[in-house]
Amino acid sequence: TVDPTAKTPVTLLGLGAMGTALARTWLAAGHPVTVWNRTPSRATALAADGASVAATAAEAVAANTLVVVCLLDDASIDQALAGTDLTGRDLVNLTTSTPEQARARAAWAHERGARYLDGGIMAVPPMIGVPQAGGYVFYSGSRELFDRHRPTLAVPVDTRWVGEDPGHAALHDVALLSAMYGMFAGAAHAFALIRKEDIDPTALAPLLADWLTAMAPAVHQTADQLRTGDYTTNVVSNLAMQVAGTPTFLATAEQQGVSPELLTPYFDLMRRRLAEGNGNEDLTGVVDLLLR
Ligand code: FVH
Repeated sequence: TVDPTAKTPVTLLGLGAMGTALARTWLAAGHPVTVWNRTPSRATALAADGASVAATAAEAVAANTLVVVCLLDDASIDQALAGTDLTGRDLVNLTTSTPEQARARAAWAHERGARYLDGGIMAVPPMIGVPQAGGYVFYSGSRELFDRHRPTLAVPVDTRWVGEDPGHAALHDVALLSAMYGMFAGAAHAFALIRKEDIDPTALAPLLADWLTAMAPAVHQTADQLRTGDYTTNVVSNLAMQVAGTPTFLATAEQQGVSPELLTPYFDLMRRRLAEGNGNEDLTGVVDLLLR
């Protein structure tokens, strides 16, 4: 007889900061967990918490159908799983990858008789097992596999399905993180501007956070314009006005002794779009200029 309350056993390969956090939450929720790590000492604390520690990756893979991989990068998966029999396994890869790597990894897994799901983690280790922290994982690949394992995968952190293309979880992951780096770049420039003044950075920080939060919904308008193809602005901040303002930003940087190198690439694109006769648009046209 099958116990309907039994928790799905999980094999986890990789006990770095993220893998360890994942393992802890599955163990705490009552899932039997088998772990393997290249450096065995990283498994010691988890063994004390009830994890079974496999001596080899092959042994760990053989232990359970659901095999979650959370290693440093795509190359480490080849090194960890070389020669391992994956027949009949449900491989869930949470290692950060490019979309092409994820698609190749899906084909690689299928050739070895495994089902495949790719994941892009939108969380840092302290957010794992803390639902209110707002983290989640993008998943793409086999929908059937996602549905089957979703209750288990959702234990450490929420899940978001983004399609059958195994590359799309990685693509969403990298897209969001790229936008995050743009935000960090802007914040770095802002802090640099005040750095030599008698302004407390901790006083600027809440102002920055509020302003970035207020501006963030503009992405919905960008998306709507990309969908319709009509980039004409319906607000008062058209491209011509914004380009006219760029010398003020560059002069302020100069006066504050700050390199404009984080701003100028974006300003150059704005100017190019204006030079093409699009002064009545929002900033959406910059997206098209980026496409090679
Ligand atoms: N930590 C974070 O903030 C981010 C949040 C978003 C998602 N990333 C990605 O998660 C993957 C794992 O990240 P991590 O934080 O666990 O990384 P590390 O703590 O550096 O642990 C790396 C593990 O990978 C093992 N490893 C490295 N190379 C190999 C190899 N050639 N063969 C087998 N295993 C390998 C390493 O083993 P060891 O050094 O302990 O022996 C760790 O278990 C990653 O894709 C992030 O981008 C995390």
